[in-house]
Amino acid sequence: MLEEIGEPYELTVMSWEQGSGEEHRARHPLGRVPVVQLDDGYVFESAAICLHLADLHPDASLIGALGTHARALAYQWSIFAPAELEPPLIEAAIFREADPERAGKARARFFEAANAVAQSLDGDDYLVEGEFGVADVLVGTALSFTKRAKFPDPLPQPLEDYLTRLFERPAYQRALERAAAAS
Ligand SMILES: N[C@@H](CCC(=O)N[C@@H](CS)C(=O)NCC(=O)O)C(=O)O
Repeated sequence: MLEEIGEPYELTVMSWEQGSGEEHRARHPLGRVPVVQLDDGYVFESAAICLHLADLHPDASLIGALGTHARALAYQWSIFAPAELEPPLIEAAIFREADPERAGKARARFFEAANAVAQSLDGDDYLVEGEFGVADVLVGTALSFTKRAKFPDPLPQPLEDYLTRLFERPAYQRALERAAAAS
């Protein structure tokens, strides 16, 4: 999101020990990442962070104007990612070996949600009015967990193409390089 915006930022990668330490608990009550530090304080939860960053940088055109349908769709998909895509994905990854039946049911729930994304794309490059925006950052990140978690089944082809499109974005490539350099 920050690379798409193009403003300078600092990236801090934390060890598990740092994440569970008192100092980080003051930033995030559960000791999780990401947390963003802004001039007026800290914000956590990926969707909240990304939506707020989109608001702070209107010139980047990553969210529709307040009160428009485009903005409602940005909220819809930005929240769909952590609410509907990520929970079954995480469940499927956690239970893959310990409880394959439970993992299989979770994968089925994930694919139902993923198919809703594919249907909504309906041949467009990106989710909201065909233009890249904050919703693509969040939905794309959730879908990309299937690759990291070595999901046994491929995504529907329109979503494989969508992910390729997102991975090829120069901002995404720069973000990967920044993350690798900071780790
Ligand atoms: N709903 C949160 C999830 C955050 C989350 O689970 N982060 C993981 C890393 S991806 C984490 O901090 N794990 C360390 C921990 O739970 O202690 C968000 O989207 O920001």
